[in-house]
Amino acid sequence: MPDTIAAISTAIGEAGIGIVRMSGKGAIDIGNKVFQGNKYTKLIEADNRKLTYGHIVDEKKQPIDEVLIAYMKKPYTYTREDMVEIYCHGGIIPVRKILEILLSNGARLAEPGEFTKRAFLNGRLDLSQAEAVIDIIKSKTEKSLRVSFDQLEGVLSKEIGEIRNILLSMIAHIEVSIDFPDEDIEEVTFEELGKDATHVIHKIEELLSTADRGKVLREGIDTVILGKPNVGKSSLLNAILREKRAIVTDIPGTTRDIIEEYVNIDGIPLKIIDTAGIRDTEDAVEKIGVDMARDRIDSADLIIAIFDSSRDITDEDYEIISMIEDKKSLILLNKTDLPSKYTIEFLQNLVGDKEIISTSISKGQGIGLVEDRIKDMFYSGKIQSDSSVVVTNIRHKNQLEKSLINIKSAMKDIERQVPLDCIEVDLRDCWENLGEISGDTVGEDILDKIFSEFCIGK
Ligand SMILES: Nc1nc2c(ncn2[C@@H]2O[C@H](COP(=O)(O)OP(=O)(O)OP(=O)(O)O)[C@@H](O)[C@H]2O)c(=O)[nH]1
Ligand SMILES: [Mg+2]
Repeated sequence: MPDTIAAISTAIGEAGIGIVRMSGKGAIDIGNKVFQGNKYTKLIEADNRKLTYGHIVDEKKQPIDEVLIAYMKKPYTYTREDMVEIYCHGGIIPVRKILEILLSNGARLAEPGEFTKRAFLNGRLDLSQAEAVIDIIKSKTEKSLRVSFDQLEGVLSKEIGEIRNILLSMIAHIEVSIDFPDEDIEEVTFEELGKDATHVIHKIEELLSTADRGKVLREGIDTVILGKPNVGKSSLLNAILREKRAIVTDIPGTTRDIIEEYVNIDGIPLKIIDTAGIRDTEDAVEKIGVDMARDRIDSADLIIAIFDSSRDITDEDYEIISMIEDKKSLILLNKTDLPSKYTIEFLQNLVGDKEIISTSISKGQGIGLVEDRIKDMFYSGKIQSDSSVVVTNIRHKNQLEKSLINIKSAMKDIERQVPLDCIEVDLRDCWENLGEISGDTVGEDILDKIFSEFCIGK
């Protein structure tokens, strides 16, 4: 990667400042060409890593914008390459124009995540730390920021490194025993191998036990509000968001589109989705909305199904009960302020052991309870604020699961006392699968996929 990359690193829009940055061999040369300072004519005359005042000029030496600029010489930079950062006015046009000038002077537009990819390839970060960078940028609550930051600081890398070291020492002992059987070296015993393998299994299982919690923190709980028309779905969305986000009327079929919002419930990000009321309808637009609601059920982590106690149970209600049969769900019996047509016990009989909460959403009753139950369902009340390792990334979880299979298979062979080289195969697989988390043993295709999820300029 000899070329010099450039990108706008701040969000596009109107703002006080915008940052354009470059990384690579030619970064400082290009900086020299486009910069015109009051004190220095060339960027390189200024001090390394210090901000310098001046202007970015075009090919006719016409000033484009007033800027502060800094160059940073490798290796003490984010990418471990020479870097230049330009702080200009944060409007759409100034940042674009400056980027354009950098490109016309020989830089290439950076791909999404390419700065961080270079940081990884040049050994500044391991892969799990690089992934933490995007998680920090995308974090939705302070708690998710916390676990991502810990990951960037290397808590997961350290844990994975420790497990891989145990595996490596097991492999080394086996190799010595195989390669130098006649020499006076103490042979590895099955008992020792068994002890180490048990330790590895325990450590991997411990990491995996955090993965559900981690996924919730990273991605939020995908929650779909479901019910027939007019039961109070949009009212619930508004109540949880504490704002009038969705239209609420007494006309059945008010909501036709999918409405998605994020809300923070005590540090847990909840992605909450209001849907069109489920019913058979001739209205073409409403029909699309109803189909979209059905589609969301599969991918949801949680369904909040609402029933209206002031009206009789209908076929639509029965359909909803069958739709959520196998899903994690919370059931609300709403409008309990009105005279009821059926009891909570009647509904309980229909939904089996799913939990029902009585609510009167328009009167604000039961909302706190709903939020508490969601928290309990996904977090069992134990949110750690210390720096205990949490696996947040599905890729990491998959690798841990693969390595657990490897080490368990090795354990079986150790117990059966099979030849050492057979055991070694599984240990090596385990070591490599864990190595994909830190990026020690990872293919180009996986790297491309990971960094394509980044934003440009990071
Ligand atoms: N009495 C009473 N009315 C409620 C309650 N909750 C909601 N409503 C009313 O019920 C009507 C329908 O509420 P919405 O929130 O629009 O219902 P919805 O399920 O989103 O309806 P669609 O979008 O048509 O599917 C509105 O007039 C609300 O004010 C409640 O607990 N008690
Ligand atoms: Mg609605």
